[in-house]
Amino acid sequence: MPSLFNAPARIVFLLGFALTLALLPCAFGREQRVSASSPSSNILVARVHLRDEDELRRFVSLGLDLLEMREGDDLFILTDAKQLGELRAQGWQVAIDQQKSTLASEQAAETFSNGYRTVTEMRAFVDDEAARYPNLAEVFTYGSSWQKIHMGGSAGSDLFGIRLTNKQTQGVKPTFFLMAAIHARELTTSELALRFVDYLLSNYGVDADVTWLLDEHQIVVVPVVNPDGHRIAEQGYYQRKNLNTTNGAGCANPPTIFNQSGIDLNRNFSFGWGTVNSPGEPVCGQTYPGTSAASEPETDAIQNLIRSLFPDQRGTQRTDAAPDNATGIMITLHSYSNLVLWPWGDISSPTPNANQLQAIGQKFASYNGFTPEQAIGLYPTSGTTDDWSYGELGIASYTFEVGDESGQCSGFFPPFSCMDGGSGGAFWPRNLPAFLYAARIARAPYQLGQGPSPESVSANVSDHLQLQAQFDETFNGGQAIVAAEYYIDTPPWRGGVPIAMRAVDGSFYSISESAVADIGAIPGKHTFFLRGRDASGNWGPVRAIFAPAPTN
Ligand code: 0X9
Ligand code: ZN
Repeated sequence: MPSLFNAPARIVFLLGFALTLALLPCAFGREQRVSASSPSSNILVARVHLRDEDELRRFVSLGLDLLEMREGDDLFILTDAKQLGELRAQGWQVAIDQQKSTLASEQAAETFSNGYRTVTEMRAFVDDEAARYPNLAEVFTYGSSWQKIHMGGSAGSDLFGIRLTNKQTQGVKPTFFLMAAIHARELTTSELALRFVDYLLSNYGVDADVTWLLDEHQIVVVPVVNPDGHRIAEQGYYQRKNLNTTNGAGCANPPTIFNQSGIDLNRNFSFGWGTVNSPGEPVCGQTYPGTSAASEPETDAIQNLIRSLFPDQRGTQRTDAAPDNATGIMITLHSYSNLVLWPWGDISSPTPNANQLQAIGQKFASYNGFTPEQAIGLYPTSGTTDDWSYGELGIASYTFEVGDESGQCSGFFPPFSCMDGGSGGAFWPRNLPAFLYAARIARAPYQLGQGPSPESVSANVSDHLQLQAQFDETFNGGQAIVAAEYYIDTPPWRGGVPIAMRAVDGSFYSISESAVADIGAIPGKHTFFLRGRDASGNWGPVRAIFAPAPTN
């Protein structure tokens, strides 16, 4: 059997896709437009039982529409009755999940927008923000989409992002890079990225943490990595890949959930490319990785952008660790299934920075409530963004899969209200603390992620000023917190002078500690930076607060 699955053309034939996908795709490709007028009631969610690693790999390489869910040895796919029959005929153990199918159909019947921004609106939004905050924000372009390069006229888009930092403060600035919608249909991800931009800009000078983050770090956000695909998703189609039609000219048009032209950009990156997801996969499938590594302009351009943001800090061997003081962190936002993932995604051995990556991943998960795990724990993938950014450059790299596996706020096109609330929703308030944590540890994530994190800071002013902070190390190595200190106006990395804080309960000994400092009269308004240290000597990230002078 394995040899049959290794022959790409035969996969298509064996699965019975020959007619619908390879020969007459346009004629037979069902229009799966997701709009109120054309409910996709034929969408099914099926559970596939995979008996061993070999079956798992073969199944993953079929290029089907895998959902981000795994229950034991079962994976789930978005499919339809015809494909289901074909899979069964080939001996796969596939069962319809009725509840998930009903939900998927109901959701597909909703309209696209109600708040999700189009590519044009996203560009207008970042341009507006940069115009409003010229000292803090700058829009940049870093390449052209496939359509812009190959189709001419008004087709396609510039690839764009926004760089946030106080332009008046100098020095090499640690970077947090946030990217979204490399998979076009994952609509909530762009909205999260754009809200983070707005949160940072509108809180500069208001919130002390945001202020120091923009003074001392740079945060670079690309809200839509795959704009061509997104324009298709805007019309209500489940487009995942880019719009390169070179090889997939015969794929369904308009695209369906499992038959679409394009390259899966999250299989096209240069690290480990083509190993799990090979170019032998069906070209119209969901995970077709292209004909060569970084063949796509969107991939090539974002690799170049990321290279320009971070130094190369890792050797070329799989076993080469990035140094403890490596700088830089990135998150690529996907949907859905409430996961925080880190490399490797293509092999099951842990990375040489596994403990450090895991600590940060677990910390993220403590904020957003997702499940943290090494990416391959879900299913194997190759040529992904985070395997490349960690593998190539050594930066701490994460994938978030935003959104519930089932329920009102699951799926690719959840109601826009799920951004702020709803059962399983509240994507924005749940993820903001994780983004801020990433921004705080960007200077040296592997080190800072091993130290205690200041979870809340307060300043009480009465006859004197008192600072109080709650530190936690539960997810950061789990050692006891043994010290805390604060700095007035000048943070540690700029040569500030530390002043010790004392434990509220008398002594520092536990993984969760409250620290306090009584401060004498200092005229004027100041920024206080606070941080804690654990028993192994690891300092955690700082958190800041503005505090006025005492009133008398
Ligand atoms: O398959 C993918 O590309 C991601 N899931 S999605 O449903 N958003 O398409 C998961 C990628 C997991 N692997 C790595 N992050 N390396
Ligand atoms: Zn995705």
